Amino acid sequence: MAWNNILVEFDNEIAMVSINRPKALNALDNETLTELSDAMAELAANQGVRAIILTGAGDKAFVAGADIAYMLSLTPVQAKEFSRHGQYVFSQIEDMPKPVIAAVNGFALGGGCELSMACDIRIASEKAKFGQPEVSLGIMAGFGGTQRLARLVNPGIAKEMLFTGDIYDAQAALRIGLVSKVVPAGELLDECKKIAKRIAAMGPVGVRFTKEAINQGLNMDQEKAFNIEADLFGVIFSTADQTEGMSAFLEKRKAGFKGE
Ligand code: DAK
Repeated sequence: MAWNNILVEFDNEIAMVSINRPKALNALDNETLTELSDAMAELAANQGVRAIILTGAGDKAFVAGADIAYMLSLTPVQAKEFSRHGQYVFSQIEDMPKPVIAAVNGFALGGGCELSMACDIRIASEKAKFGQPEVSLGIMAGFGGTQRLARLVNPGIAKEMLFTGDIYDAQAALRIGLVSKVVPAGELLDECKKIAKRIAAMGPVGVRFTKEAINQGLNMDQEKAFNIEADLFGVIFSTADQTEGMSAFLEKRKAGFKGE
Protein backbone atom coordinates (compact mmCIF):
# COMPACT_ATOMS: atom_id res chain seq x y z
CA MET A 1 0.00 0.00 0.00
CA ALA A 2 1.19 3.58 -0.64
CA TRP A 3 1.41 5.67 2.49
CA ASN A 4 1.70 9.46 2.80
CA ASN A 5 2.93 9.80 6.37
CA ILE A 6 4.54 6.52 7.30
CA LEU A 7 7.12 4.14 5.84
CA VAL A 8 6.90 0.36 6.15
CA GLU A 9 9.98 -1.77 5.47
CA PHE A 10 10.76 -5.43 5.96
CA ASP A 11 13.91 -7.26 7.02
CA ASN A 12 12.97 -10.95 6.86
CA GLU A 13 10.50 -11.50 9.71
CA ILE A 14 11.02 -7.99 11.18
CA ALA A 15 8.83 -5.08 10.03
CA MET A 16 9.89 -1.50 10.60
CA VAL A 17 7.30 1.26 10.66
CA SER A 18 8.57 4.86 10.60
CA ILE A 19 6.39 7.90 11.20
CA ASN A 20 7.42 10.18 8.36
CA ARG A 21 6.29 13.82 8.63
CA PRO A 22 9.64 15.62 8.86
CA LYS A 23 8.11 19.08 8.40
CA ALA A 24 6.24 18.69 11.70
CA LEU A 25 8.84 16.56 13.53
CA ASN A 26 6.64 13.50 12.87
CA ALA A 27 3.68 14.98 14.80
CA LEU A 28 0.50 12.91 14.66
CA ASP A 29 -2.55 14.17 12.81
CA ASN A 30 -5.68 12.20 11.96
CA GLU A 31 -4.35 10.89 8.64
CA THR A 32 -1.12 9.65 10.25
CA LEU A 33 -3.08 7.89 12.98
CA THR A 34 -5.27 6.22 10.35
CA GLU A 35 -2.25 5.08 8.33
CA LEU A 36 -0.58 3.77 11.47
CA SER A 37 -3.74 1.87 12.34
CA ASP A 38 -4.07 0.38 8.83
CA ALA A 39 -0.39 -0.63 8.76
CA MET A 40 -0.65 -2.31 12.17
CA ALA A 41 -3.76 -4.22 11.06
CA GLU A 42 -1.85 -5.48 7.99
CA LEU A 43 1.20 -6.46 10.05
CA ALA A 44 -0.97 -8.21 12.63
CA ALA A 45 -2.42 -10.38 9.85
CA ASN A 46 0.91 -10.99 8.08
CA GLN A 47 2.07 -14.43 9.26
CA GLY A 48 5.59 -13.72 8.02
CA VAL A 49 6.08 -10.87 10.49
CA ARG A 50 7.18 -11.83 14.00
CA ALA A 51 8.24 -8.49 15.50
CA ILE A 52 7.75 -4.81 14.69
CA ILE A 53 10.01 -1.83 15.26
CA LEU A 54 8.32 1.57 15.46
CA THR A 55 10.46 4.67 15.00
CA GLY A 56 10.49 8.22 13.66
CA ALA A 57 11.98 9.10 10.27
CA GLY A 58 15.02 11.40 10.35
CA ASP A 59 17.38 11.92 13.25
CA LYS A 60 15.56 14.59 15.25
CA ALA A 61 12.25 13.20 16.37
CA PHE A 62 10.50 9.99 17.24
CA VAL A 63 7.18 11.85 17.36
CA ALA A 64 6.96 15.44 18.66
CA GLY A 65 3.39 14.92 19.82
CA ALA A 66 -0.07 15.27 18.47
CA ASP A 67 -0.12 17.89 15.70
CA ILE A 68 -0.67 21.21 17.45
CA ALA A 69 -1.62 23.04 14.23
CA TYR A 70 -4.25 20.39 13.54
CA MET A 71 -5.59 20.54 17.11
CA LEU A 72 -5.71 24.33 17.41
CA SER A 73 -9.19 24.82 16.03
CA LEU A 74 -10.84 21.54 17.00
CA THR A 75 -14.29 21.83 18.51
CA PRO A 76 -14.86 19.96 21.79
CA VAL A 77 -16.66 17.23 19.87
CA GLN A 78 -13.80 16.94 17.34
CA ALA A 79 -11.25 16.97 20.19
CA LYS A 80 -13.05 14.11 21.86
CA GLU A 81 -13.14 12.21 18.55
CA PHE A 82 -9.42 12.87 18.01
CA SER A 83 -8.62 11.67 21.52
CA ARG A 84 -10.74 8.54 21.02
CA HIS A 85 -9.06 7.90 17.65
CA GLY A 86 -5.59 8.15 19.23
CA GLN A 87 -6.61 5.99 22.18
CA TYR A 88 -8.00 3.38 19.77
CA VAL A 89 -4.85 3.25 17.62
CA PHE A 90 -2.55 3.15 20.66
CA SER A 91 -4.61 0.32 22.19
CA GLN A 92 -4.42 -1.48 18.85
CA ILE A 93 -0.60 -1.25 19.07
CA GLU A 94 -0.63 -2.36 22.71
CA ASP A 95 -2.81 -5.35 21.78
CA MET A 96 -0.84 -6.36 18.65
CA PRO A 97 -0.41 -10.14 18.57
CA LYS A 98 3.34 -9.64 18.11
CA PRO A 99 5.86 -7.54 20.00
CA VAL A 100 6.32 -3.89 19.10
CA ILE A 101 9.64 -2.24 19.99
CA ALA A 102 9.82 1.57 20.07
CA ALA A 103 13.17 2.80 18.74
CA VAL A 104 13.09 6.28 20.26
CA ASN A 105 15.53 8.30 18.19
CA GLY A 106 14.75 11.89 19.28
CA PHE A 107 11.87 13.93 20.68
CA ALA A 108 9.11 11.73 22.14
CA LEU A 109 6.82 14.42 23.49
CA GLY A 110 3.12 14.36 24.36
CA GLY A 111 1.44 11.92 22.00
CA GLY A 112 4.95 10.74 20.98
CA CYS A 113 5.82 9.72 24.53
CA GLU A 114 2.37 8.13 24.79
CA LEU A 115 2.95 6.25 21.51
CA SER A 116 6.24 4.83 22.83
CA MET A 117 4.40 3.72 25.98
CA ALA A 118 1.86 1.79 23.92
CA CYS A 119 4.78 -0.30 22.60
CA ASP A 120 6.04 -3.34 24.50
CA ILE A 121 9.69 -2.32 24.79
CA ARG A 122 11.34 1.11 24.57
CA ILE A 123 14.97 1.45 23.50
CA ALA A 124 16.30 5.02 23.45
CA SER A 125 19.12 6.66 21.57
CA GLU A 126 21.34 8.95 23.66
CA LYS A 127 19.61 11.84 21.85
CA ALA A 128 16.06 10.84 22.88
CA LYS A 129 13.99 13.27 24.93
CA PHE A 130 10.77 12.36 26.67
CA GLY A 131 8.03 14.54 28.12
CA GLN A 132 4.34 15.21 28.49
CA PRO A 133 4.22 18.99 27.86
CA GLU A 134 0.44 19.14 27.25
CA VAL A 135 -0.16 21.26 30.36
CA SER A 136 2.12 23.94 28.88
CA LEU A 137 -0.38 24.13 25.99
CA GLY A 138 -3.31 24.45 28.36
CA ILE A 139 -4.51 20.90 27.71
CA MET A 140 -3.79 17.48 29.18
CA ALA A 141 -2.47 14.17 27.88
CA GLY A 142 -5.21 12.57 25.79
CA PHE A 143 -3.76 9.46 24.21
CA GLY A 144 -3.63 7.31 27.32
CA GLY A 145 -0.65 9.03 28.94
CA THR A 146 -2.25 9.60 32.34
CA GLN A 147 -2.89 5.86 32.58
CA ARG A 148 0.10 4.20 30.91
CA LEU A 149 2.77 6.45 32.47
CA ALA A 150 1.37 5.92 35.97
CA ARG A 151 1.49 2.15 35.41
CA LEU A 152 4.94 2.10 33.78
CA VAL A 153 6.84 4.30 36.22
CA ASN A 154 5.39 5.04 39.66
CA PRO A 155 2.36 7.36 40.07
CA GLY A 156 4.40 10.08 41.84
CA ILE A 157 6.97 10.27 39.04
CA ALA A 158 4.19 10.13 36.44
CA LYS A 159 2.38 13.04 38.13
CA GLU A 160 5.58 15.09 38.37
CA MET A 161 6.19 14.54 34.65
CA LEU A 162 2.57 15.24 33.66
CA PHE A 163 2.12 18.27 35.99
CA THR A 164 5.42 20.02 35.13
CA GLY A 165 5.76 19.14 31.45
CA ASP A 166 9.51 18.70 32.17
CA ILE A 167 11.62 17.10 29.46
CA TYR A 168 13.62 14.02 30.51
CA ASP A 169 16.76 13.05 28.63
CA ALA A 170 17.46 9.41 27.79
CA GLN A 171 19.46 8.71 30.96
CA ALA A 172 16.69 10.20 33.14
CA ALA A 173 14.14 8.08 31.25
CA LEU A 174 16.29 5.02 31.97
CA ARG A 175 16.52 5.97 35.66
CA ILE A 176 12.73 6.16 36.08
CA GLY A 177 12.17 2.93 34.14
CA LEU A 178 10.52 4.53 31.12
CA VAL A 179 13.04 2.87 28.77
CA SER A 180 14.95 -0.36 29.18
CA LYS A 181 18.17 0.62 27.42
CA VAL A 182 20.04 3.67 26.08
CA VAL A 183 22.42 3.25 23.14
CA PRO A 184 24.44 5.61 20.90
CA ALA A 185 22.26 7.13 18.16
CA GLY A 186 24.07 5.27 15.38
CA GLU A 187 23.44 1.92 17.04
CA LEU A 188 19.73 2.35 17.83
CA LEU A 189 18.19 0.48 14.91
CA ASP A 190 20.78 -2.30 14.99
CA GLU A 191 20.14 -2.79 18.71
CA CYS A 192 16.36 -2.89 18.16
CA LYS A 193 16.79 -5.32 15.25
CA LYS A 194 18.99 -7.54 17.43
CA ILE A 195 16.28 -7.70 20.09
CA ALA A 196 13.56 -8.20 17.48
CA LYS A 197 15.52 -11.06 15.86
CA ARG A 198 16.06 -12.77 19.22
CA ILE A 199 12.32 -12.59 19.86
CA ALA A 200 11.53 -13.73 16.30
CA ALA A 201 13.53 -16.92 16.89
CA MET A 202 11.29 -17.88 19.83
CA GLY A 203 7.98 -19.70 19.63
CA PRO A 204 5.56 -17.07 18.27
CA VAL A 205 2.56 -18.45 20.17
CA GLY A 206 4.54 -18.43 23.42
CA VAL A 207 5.56 -14.82 22.83
CA ARG A 208 2.00 -13.81 21.91
CA PHE A 209 0.42 -15.51 24.92
CA THR A 210 3.08 -14.05 27.24
CA LYS A 211 2.21 -10.56 26.01
CA GLU A 212 -1.48 -11.30 26.46
CA ALA A 213 -0.98 -12.63 30.00
CA ILE A 214 1.09 -9.59 31.04
CA ASN A 215 -1.21 -7.01 29.46
CA GLN A 216 -4.41 -8.55 30.78
CA GLY A 217 -2.88 -9.34 34.16
CA LEU A 218 -1.77 -5.77 34.77
CA ASN A 219 -5.40 -4.70 34.86
CA MET A 220 -6.71 -7.27 37.32
CA ASP A 221 -5.88 -8.69 40.73
CA GLN A 222 -3.08 -11.23 40.92
CA GLU A 223 -5.25 -14.29 41.63
CA LYS A 224 -7.34 -13.69 38.50
CA ALA A 225 -4.17 -12.94 36.54
CA PHE A 226 -2.70 -16.30 37.58
CA ASN A 227 -5.81 -17.95 36.15
CA ILE A 228 -5.26 -16.19 32.81
CA GLU A 229 -1.65 -17.40 32.83
CA ALA A 230 -2.69 -20.98 33.63
CA ASP A 231 -5.39 -20.96 30.94
CA LEU A 232 -2.99 -19.73 28.28
CA PHE A 233 -0.33 -22.18 29.50
CA GLY A 234 -2.89 -24.96 29.03
CA VAL A 235 -3.90 -23.82 25.56
CA ILE A 236 -0.30 -23.71 24.39
CA PHE A 237 -0.09 -27.47 24.88
CA SER A 238 -2.46 -27.80 21.91
CA THR A 239 0.02 -26.12 19.56
CA ALA A 240 2.59 -27.52 17.15
CA ASP A 241 5.12 -25.00 18.53
CA GLN A 242 5.00 -26.70 21.94
CA THR A 243 5.66 -30.15 20.46
CA GLU A 244 8.38 -28.80 18.18
CA GLY A 245 10.11 -26.70 20.88
CA MET A 246 10.27 -29.51 23.40
CA SER A 247 11.18 -32.20 20.83
CA ALA A 248 13.94 -30.00 19.41
CA PHE A 249 15.41 -29.56 22.90
CA LEU A 250 15.42 -33.31 23.54
CA GLU A 251 16.81 -34.05 20.06
CA LYS A 252 19.50 -31.39 20.57
CA ARG A 253 18.56 -29.43 17.46
CA LYS A 254 17.31 -25.92 16.72
CA ALA A 255 13.52 -25.59 16.84
CA GLY A 256 11.68 -24.60 13.67
CA PHE A 257 8.63 -22.79 14.98
CA LYS A 258 5.67 -22.18 12.70
CA GLY A 259 3.61 -20.02 15.03
CA GLU A 260 0.74 -22.46 15.20
N1 DAK B 1 2.70 19.70 16.16
C1 DAK B 1 2.81 20.37 14.97
N2 DAK B 1 3.99 20.84 14.51
C2 DAK B 1 5.07 20.63 15.27
C3 DAK B 1 5.03 19.94 16.49
C4 DAK B 1 3.77 19.43 16.92
N3 DAK B 1 3.62 18.72 18.04
N4 DAK B 1 6.28 19.90 17.00
C5 DAK B 1 7.07 20.55 16.12
N5 DAK B 1 6.36 20.98 15.08
C6 DAK B 1 6.82 21.73 13.92
C7 DAK B 1 7.17 23.16 14.30
O1 DAK B 1 6.01 23.97 14.33
C8 DAK B 1 8.12 23.53 13.19
O2 DAK B 1 7.38 23.86 12.05
P1 DAK B 1 7.82 25.08 11.07
O3 DAK B 1 7.84 26.28 11.95
O4 DAK B 1 9.19 24.68 10.58
O5 DAK B 1 6.76 25.09 10.02
C9 DAK B 1 8.87 22.24 12.90
O6 DAK B 1 8.04 21.19 13.46
C10 DAK B 1 10.23 22.17 13.60
O7 DAK B 1 10.02 22.46 14.98
P2 DAK B 1 10.86 23.58 15.78
O8 DAK B 1 11.31 24.66 14.85
O9 DAK B 1 10.05 23.98 16.96
O10 DAK B 1 12.14 22.73 16.20
P3 DAK B 1 13.05 22.96 17.49
O11 DAK B 1 14.21 22.07 17.32
O12 DAK B 1 13.31 24.41 17.73
O13 DAK B 1 12.16 22.43 18.72
C11 DAK B 1 10.69 20.88 19.85
C12 DAK B 1 11.80 21.07 18.78
C13 DAK B 1 10.22 19.42 19.75
C14 DAK B 1 11.27 21.13 21.26
C15 DAK B 1 9.55 21.87 19.57
O14 DAK B 1 9.17 21.74 18.20
C16 DAK B 1 8.35 21.63 20.41
O15 DAK B 1 8.32 22.01 21.61
N6 DAK B 1 7.32 21.04 19.81
C17 DAK B 1 6.05 20.81 20.45
C18 DAK B 1 6.17 19.66 21.41
C19 DAK B 1 4.89 19.45 22.15
O16 DAK B 1 4.41 20.31 22.87
N7 DAK B 1 4.35 18.27 21.98
C20 DAK B 1 3.13 17.87 22.62
C21 DAK B 1 2.02 18.18 21.68
S1 DAK B 1 0.48 18.08 22.51
C22 DAK B 1 -5.95 15.08 23.23
C23 DAK B 1 -5.38 14.38 22.21
C24 DAK B 1 -4.03 14.34 22.12
C25 DAK B 1 -3.26 15.00 23.01
C26 DAK B 1 -3.84 15.71 24.02
C27 DAK B 1 -5.18 15.74 24.13
N8 DAK B 1 -7.34 15.19 23.27
C28 DAK B 1 -8.01 15.48 22.05
C29 DAK B 1 -7.99 15.30 24.54
C30 DAK B 1 -1.87 15.04 22.82
C31 DAK B 1 -1.29 16.27 22.84
C32 DAK B 1 0.06 16.47 22.42
O17 DAK B 1 0.78 15.59 22.02
